[in-house]
Amino acid sequence: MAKLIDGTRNKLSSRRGFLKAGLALGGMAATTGAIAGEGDPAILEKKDWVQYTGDGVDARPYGTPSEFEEHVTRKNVAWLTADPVSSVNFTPLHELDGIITPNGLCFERHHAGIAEIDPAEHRLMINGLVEKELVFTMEDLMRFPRENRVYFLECAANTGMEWHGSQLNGCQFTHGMIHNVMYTGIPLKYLLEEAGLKTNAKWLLPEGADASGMTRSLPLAKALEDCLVAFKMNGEALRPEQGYPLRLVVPGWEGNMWIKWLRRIEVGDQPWHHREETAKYTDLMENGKARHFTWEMDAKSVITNPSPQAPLLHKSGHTVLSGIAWSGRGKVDRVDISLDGGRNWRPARIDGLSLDKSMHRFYYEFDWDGSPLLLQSRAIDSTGYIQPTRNELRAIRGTNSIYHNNGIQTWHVKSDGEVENVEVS
Ligand SMILES: Nc1nc2c(c(=O)[nH]1)N[C@H]1C(S)=C(S)[C@@H](COP(=O)(O)O)O[C@H]1N2
Ligand SMILES: [Mo]
Repeated sequence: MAKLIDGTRNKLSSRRGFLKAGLALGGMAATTGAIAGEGDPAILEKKDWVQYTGDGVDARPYGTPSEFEEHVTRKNVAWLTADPVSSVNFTPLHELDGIITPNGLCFERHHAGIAEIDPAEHRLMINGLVEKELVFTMEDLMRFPRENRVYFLECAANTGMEWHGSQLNGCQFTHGMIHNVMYTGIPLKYLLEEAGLKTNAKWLLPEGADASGMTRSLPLAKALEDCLVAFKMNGEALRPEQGYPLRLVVPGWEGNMWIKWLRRIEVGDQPWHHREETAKYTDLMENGKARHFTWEMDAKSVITNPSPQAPLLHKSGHTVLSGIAWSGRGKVDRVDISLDGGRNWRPARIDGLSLDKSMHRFYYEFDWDGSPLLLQSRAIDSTGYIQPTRNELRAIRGTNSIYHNNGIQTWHVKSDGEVENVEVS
């Protein structure tokens, strides 16, 4: 917390007014920060950084975070990672703010490790039900018009370990199979137009160049609507982990369809029913039947701070609660917060960009009285859909599921500020 010195009193009192205007829960607690003149060595001692010059402009040709941020990394879960080439790691959501995921922190999900591809040798082929079967080099692709769009990518298995009850201690692990970046890419429809679709073309089969040769059936209508063949993320080339030099972007739909290291798109008249859309990424219902394709990601949210990896160190008083919300069907219109396990709800403040099929950032500022809390957030998207509770989901889906768990998450804040993953009935 910033220390309070006399000059900032005005700022604090206006913040006080703002909190009173609707966000504060109870009466205001004591001043946030120490009164100047109490002898804090952090401002009295002469530090190295004021006495000596630092690194010059030649020291860091590609910048990396401060050494004090070394703990901010993707992490995996040992028991989920029998073999790292076919596993997942998780975005450290509790360390991030705003809506953009930094490239080096985007979670990774590989079925056969990271393909390291020389772009000069990479090709994208379009074949099947087209007038001309085409092969593009990366240079060819750079001559098509491109667009910049911010989208979330969520693995359908995100939160999948929580179907049977609370399990993983941290939003990084329960909700970290998501990232949100700005893609630069070519609308897929331009490439399909170039090849010329035959009248019976209805489905696409994008294929990856990695050793898993990942394929998924994609309805043509979605491809023509908003899919991108992306080559940049957050302004720079895709990272190898994210599919360098080309990946498919399928806005709002499950991450598995976003084929990385994209090398071929076959055009057909019906879905292929390959492994990744039958044995995997399929929702098995209670009666033993499975859903036939679940593409769209339903509205979901999670409180990232506080959370098990980010306890409340200040014990009471001014508290900033924050989190993220998203919907595969549009924007997030509202996020509600409960401090008492879903009995009472109050609207959070969505801040920053509200974009279609993109992450939204919300805040809820309140005065914590130090008593235990059961924190929940629920997202309401632009279609009016309300994020369900876990038990509402189980009532419809049963308990055979792994994928598409968008149920409301509960964090139990104890009076010492520690936070644990719990469920309320
Ligand atoms: N070629 C290829 N594409 C792939 C995968 C893969 O293993 N190979 N994994 C898929 C899965 S299951 C997900 S959730 C996303 C993960 O994207 P990310 O690694 O950028 O987070 O990529 C998808 N695309
Ligand atoms: Mo996935």
